Amino acid sequence: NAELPIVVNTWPWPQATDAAWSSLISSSSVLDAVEQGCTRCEVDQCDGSVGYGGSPDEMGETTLDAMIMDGGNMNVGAVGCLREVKNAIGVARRVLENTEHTLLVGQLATEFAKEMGFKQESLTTNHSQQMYDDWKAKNCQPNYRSNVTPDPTTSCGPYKPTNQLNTEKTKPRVELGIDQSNHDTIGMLAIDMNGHIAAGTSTNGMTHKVPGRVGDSPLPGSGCYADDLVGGAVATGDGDVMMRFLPAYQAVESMRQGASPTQATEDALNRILKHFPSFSGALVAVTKDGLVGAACTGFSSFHYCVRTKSNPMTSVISVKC
Ligand code: SD4
Repeated sequence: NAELPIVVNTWPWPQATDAAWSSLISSSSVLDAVEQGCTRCEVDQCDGSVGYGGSPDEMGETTLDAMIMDGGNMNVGAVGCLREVKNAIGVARRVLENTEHTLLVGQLATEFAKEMGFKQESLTTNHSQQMYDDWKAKNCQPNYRSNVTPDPTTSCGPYKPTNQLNTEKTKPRVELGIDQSNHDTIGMLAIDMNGHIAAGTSTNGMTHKVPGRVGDSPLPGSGCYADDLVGGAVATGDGDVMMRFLPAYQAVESMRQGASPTQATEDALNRILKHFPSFSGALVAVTKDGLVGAACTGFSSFHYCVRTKSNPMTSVISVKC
């Protein structure tokens, strides 16, 4: 049932939905709501896949991707591969508010964040260090370099990053361990009483990624998209594949043509599945009037959260994939 205002987010993280909802009700700013909601997950390290201390890369470092988009004026602020700053969505908001740019990356995004008053600190925790050490001890080969075939018969020596050329992409991506337990991005949509919409994402990306890797989450139209004239969409899943199809943009454009949110998200995933049948991902879309739909593939199920006035609590909706 369509209703405004509304807050929606990927995965069963009602604490993030509630943080966004309180902010929306008190400030009536959809950008504040999305920033507060995603920040809540960064602080809580939702499922270990948002915020600091998760998804260490091949060198053991956690880096963050985040984006925030204003569907009224189509302004976007984003950070990719952000190092040593915990509040990635906060930095993305500053990119939106304080620059003419859209996306800042890596160490230089950290320098910008420091100028904006954010603290520089390590994103490594005992947990992420342990993940990295366990992986190094068990794996002879890096995960995301596709011409490297792990040899299960050899004992793993000290880990060394490879500089071999990446000439083919043959490994089924599902073998890379992308599943709902270890790769969850928060994607959030907030719409106020007047139909003004904002979208945002925050994630620490893929575990054991090649250092420097940026996923779909900070890319407009890929991780999320919002347009007050239509609605918005957010994505989670295998970002290296998803970013090639701009699925959030695709879903919004299908809704512009009259598709329901459910049809629009299914269609956007089907376009990817044609090329990558074992791909894992999910999309949630909302029309400007507050009608919600979702689709998923590759996970056994997918959950998302919805908060409106008619429900005293955030609802967690389950979708079978
Ligand atoms: C990424 N899309 O960096 C993110 C990861 C994710 O559910 O969403 N997992 O590729």
